[in-house]
Amino acid sequence: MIGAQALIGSLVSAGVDTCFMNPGTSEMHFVAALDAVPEMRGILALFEGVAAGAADGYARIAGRPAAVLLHLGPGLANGLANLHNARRARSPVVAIVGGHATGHARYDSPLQSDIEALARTVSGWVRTCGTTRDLTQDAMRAVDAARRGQIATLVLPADVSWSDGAAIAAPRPAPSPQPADAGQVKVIAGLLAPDAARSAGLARSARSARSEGSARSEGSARSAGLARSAGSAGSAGLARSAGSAAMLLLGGTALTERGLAAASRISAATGARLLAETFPARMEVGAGIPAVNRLAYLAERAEAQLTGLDHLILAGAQAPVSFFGYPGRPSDLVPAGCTVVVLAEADQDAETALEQLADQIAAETPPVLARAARTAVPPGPLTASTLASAIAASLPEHAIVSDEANTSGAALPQALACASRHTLLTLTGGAIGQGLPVATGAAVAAPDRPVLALEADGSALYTIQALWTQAREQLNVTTVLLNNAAYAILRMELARTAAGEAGQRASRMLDLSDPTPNFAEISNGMGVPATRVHLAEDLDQALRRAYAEPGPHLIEAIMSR
Ligand SMILES: Cc1ncc(C[n+]2csc(CCOP(=O)(O)OP(=O)(O)O)c2C)c(N)n1
Ligand SMILES: [Mg+2]
Repeated sequence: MIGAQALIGSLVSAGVDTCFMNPGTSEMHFVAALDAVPEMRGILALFEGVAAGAADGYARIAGRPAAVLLHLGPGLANGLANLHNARRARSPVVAIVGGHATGHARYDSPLQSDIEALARTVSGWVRTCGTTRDLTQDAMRAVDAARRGQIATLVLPADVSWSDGAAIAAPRPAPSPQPADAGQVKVIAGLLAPDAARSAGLARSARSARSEGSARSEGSARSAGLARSAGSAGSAGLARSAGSAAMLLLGGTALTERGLAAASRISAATGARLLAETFPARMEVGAGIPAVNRLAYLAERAEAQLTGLDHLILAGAQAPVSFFGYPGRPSDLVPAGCTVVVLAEADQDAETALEQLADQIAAETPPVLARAARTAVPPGPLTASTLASAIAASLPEHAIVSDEANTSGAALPQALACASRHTLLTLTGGAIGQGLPVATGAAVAAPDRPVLALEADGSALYTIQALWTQAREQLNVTTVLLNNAAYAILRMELARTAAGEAGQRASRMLDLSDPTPNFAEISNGMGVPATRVHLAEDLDQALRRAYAEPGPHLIEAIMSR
């Protein structure tokens, strides 16, 4: 069998049966083999950033990797920003990058470049396949690496792809989630509720549990090392004194329904505050789920959320840092004197660790679930507030929401907390142009769920070609395109960075008018039927119509200025 055909067959047998792609000459045998292995669904994207972001969205919803097929170094480079976001989301992605035939590379023809160097900027695993015989084993290693929550890049020289001598490889078992350190669960039980922990037969000092744990494994040594104190309290300060304030910062798998329910029980039983990371890869939200605020994007607001804390407990989240450095402002947002303790690292099973903790210290306490609030849509021009009401009021059950609404979305978190239950996907790595591709991939992974993309105008224009793929594949995506004719957030950042007043020339760099893009026309031109609305009540009606009809739709929401 030729390499390309065995590769695709092996990927399918390992459960990787969707490939978002933008191919070129070096990938022609891969493309041709799609007819020999019809179990692989090939999905064409018209820009590599769309393919990469779609693979990310697919992985966040399916919980398993898709493949992306990219054309040499330049194709990979076009996909890097969304691969960066995927890396930050810890999404499993198998990136296959075609390369020149091995004998051709030394002639330095125009598309020759250092593919591995580019790949390493985002990938946890990189390999250039040397021979057709090894190709499918290398592919299984790539799938294995991706399933650990990273991007695995396999560079595939054209001759390895076209030569004979490959065989379908047997799939490997999927790795189980990495457990958190049981010693840390006990430490934190003792910290949050010393009495409950003791009566549960855990009468061991926090300190000895911790040092035992750290002797056991590399993972626990790592977490023990992360118990740090900004003051001088040190590890001896881990027993929580009466009246001290503790918070659980939730990220990664802590943001599932189970994780959030366990966190809510812990909070209700101990008074510990709850907060979620600023940009979760995936978070369950809405009626029936505990409502948990997210750490603010703006550092000064985040500082206010964290103020007065004595203990910060990380469950699948990183310690809070400012998104950017600002003149005279701190980067580390942990309040002075606050101890940071790790319940579960970002790559560990935070969901189970929270349940174990809840069972130890909140056995009798139920979670506090958000109750559905039927919101009326206040009629009138579209502001952040009326927009949020219209989105929340019309949201169908079990929707997937891809949120790249940026400044127009300021009022969404509050409105959506009591809306129909949904899965929220956010801009994990700050590289804009993610929302439409992620929505596209999510809709491929869950064809039976409505997908809503809330997309700011400036961000949309990085990867607007995603609309064409949605039309081609007839995906159930409704996009609300938020047209404020500006890079509005950068106007605010100009002031916050103390860069000075925007003069006329600077203002032009942050302004999207003159001409203002017409997104309804762009969308219709890409094959996605579009309407334009100026009023909240019209948005509400347009959304309900779009959800009721299969296939993609776009609603251009002209924001009031
Ligand atoms: C790949 C990438 N390029 C540039 C930026 C810098 N950037 C951050 S926000 C922004 C403008 C966002 O404008 P828009 O999406 O319209 O949202 P608004 O601020 O208007 O709500 C830009 C250019 C970025 N974050 N990522
Ligand atoms: Mg804008």
